[in-house]
Amino acid sequence: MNPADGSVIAQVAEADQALVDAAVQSAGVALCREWGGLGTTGRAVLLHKIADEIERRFDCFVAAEVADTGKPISLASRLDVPRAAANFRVFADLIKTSALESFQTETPDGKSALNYAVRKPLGVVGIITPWNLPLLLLTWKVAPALACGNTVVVKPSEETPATATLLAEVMQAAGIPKGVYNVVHGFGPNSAGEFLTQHSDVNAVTFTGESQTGAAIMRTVAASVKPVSFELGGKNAAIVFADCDFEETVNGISDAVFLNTGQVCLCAERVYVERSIFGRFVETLKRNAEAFRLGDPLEKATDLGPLISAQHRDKVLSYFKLAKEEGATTITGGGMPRFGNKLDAGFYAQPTIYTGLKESARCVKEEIFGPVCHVTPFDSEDEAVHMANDTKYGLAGSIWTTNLKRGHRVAQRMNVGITWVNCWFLRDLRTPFGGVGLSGIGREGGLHSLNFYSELNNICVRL
Ligand code: NAD
Ligand code: 6OD
Repeated sequence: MNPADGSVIAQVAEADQALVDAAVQSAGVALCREWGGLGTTGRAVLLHKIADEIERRFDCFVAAEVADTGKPISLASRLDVPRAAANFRVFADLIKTSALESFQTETPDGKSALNYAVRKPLGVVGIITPWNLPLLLLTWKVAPALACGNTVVVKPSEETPATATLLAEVMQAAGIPKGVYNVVHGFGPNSAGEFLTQHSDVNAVTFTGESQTGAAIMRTVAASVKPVSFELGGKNAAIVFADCDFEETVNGISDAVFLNTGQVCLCAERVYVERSIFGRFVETLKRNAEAFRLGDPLEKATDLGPLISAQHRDKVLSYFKLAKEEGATTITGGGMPRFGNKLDAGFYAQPTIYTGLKESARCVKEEIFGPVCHVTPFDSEDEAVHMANDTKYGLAGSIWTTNLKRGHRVAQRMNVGITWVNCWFLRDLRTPFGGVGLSGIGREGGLHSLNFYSELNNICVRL
């Protein structure tokens, strides 16, 4: 469905067990054919061709992503589709240039041995992805998996099937051998997702999505002890000190809270602001939130689109209701916008800011994944760090200050996988990406991805 107006865009075939079996078998066979014989240079050349083909179909990918997700065309054009191409280019270059460790080892008889490691593919990798950044997150996993010589079976979210399918056309056009990239569509439990994760011929599973789903997949793969990489949910904090660059910070936090209608795992849903600037900060954040243009995702001027589905909109609205029951003060928003046209059938929610909740409130503890934040004042650095870290999640955080020492110091105390200082979602794809606690297992990005998507075989040669 198109989340902007609730219309049906396309029918998608749900894969049954037999189709998933066929996809996994095709991926297994491809490992032993031409693909398996390619070296890193050959694979890197093909990965660059994939990026070329994505760029050639830029408008087509943007249109598909906008129709599937309802995200503004400006966002899909500047973030999702360019990042898809970049994912392939970065891992193409990295696989060619990355070195592996070697050791000259002294032996007890006064001679020596040489230890060195070689990379081997894991085999068939099952890739399961969510709906919020469908192409970006899919290619974030497909690119390093292919760079390492694996074959893949991908299961995109049932909400956003289009770009994974278009990527299959790209693979063909780029000359990727048959069976290397396979797509199955469907749901999670008792459907394509579960059939894939429990398949005995799938050698590893990489997953991005909700923490609860990660737990379910972990139970499924436990029986066959498959390696897993999990990028899960978050309840991210931003800490704003009184000495921050005020305008830059409010604008940065506005992005961190509301980008993609708050549907980015890295979004800040908890904002902690030093008491001396609290009132002014909340007032200016409100001004920004109210200035966002909600509307038709195809309009270039639109800043925020709808939520992904009626079900997700209802979940977000249920948290708006809960916030009031828990005693929140509504600074702005808290409901659904009205357009007076076909967008009223879409799944929109207003940009919303709350204050006044206790830190123990469910709205401060649970991931909402919508255009909403709660702002809390603090009086000391220790208090801010304590509140920011008081969560079972631990994906990302951001610190806003012009005091460089404090920026480093507080960043290093954050119990998360990624901390930004005076910025947010600024990505270098070579850096480690992942979370602690309920936010995930393992790290991807750069060499961390190469290490997950390959097995190292250490060879010890007596000299
Ligand atoms: P989700 O967990 O509901 O679904 C993700 C994928 O898992 C979908 O393809 C779904 O069909 C599949 N799935 C569901 N149950 C399954 C099962 N039992 N077995 C196999 N597959 C199953 O997540 P979502 O609602 O699509 O995405 C939003 C969530 O993703 C949020 O919690 C967000 O924080 C998280 N997220 C995390 C990151 C990150 O990098 N840490 C990135 C994006 C999104
Ligand atoms: O930028 C990335 O590599 C990445 N994995 C982003 C995840 C965003 C979550 O919604």
